[in-house]
Amino acid sequence: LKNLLVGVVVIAVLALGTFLLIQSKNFKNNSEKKVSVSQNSNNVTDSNKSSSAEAVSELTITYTKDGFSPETAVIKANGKLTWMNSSDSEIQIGADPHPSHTGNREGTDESFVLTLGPGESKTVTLEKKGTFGYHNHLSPSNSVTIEVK
Ligand SMILES: [Cu+2]
Repeated sequence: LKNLLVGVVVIAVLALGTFLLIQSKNFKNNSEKKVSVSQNSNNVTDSNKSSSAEAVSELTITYTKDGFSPETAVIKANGKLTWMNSSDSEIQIGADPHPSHTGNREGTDESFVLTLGPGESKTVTLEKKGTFGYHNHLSPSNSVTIEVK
């Protein structure tokens, strides 16, 4: 009879252990799902924000080894645009089209190119309304489009 009791207790403990294990797994899965769902909704919110494209009065465009970021932006007329070179090499920002740079040179401080060494930045004011392209003259496929409105 003792052996039978011990056997029942062992089975009960094993059953309880399995139950708790499954519970904790479900809990983990649920919390992971919740996290991914909330991340998705954040992404949706972010993309909604960028697609509505509110014009800002201060804009920073950062250059890394992958090019300009963001690659499109909207800024209010007379807004301040800051170019930031976060790459480890010199960049020369030029107004489109390359190589003549006859576009809107407000963005390049009225120069043929705006040269920025690694870690350097420069703020310019964009007064003229319209859509203007800029590129890295040393790597012309890296470009950015700025709408001034
Ligand atoms: Cu150029």
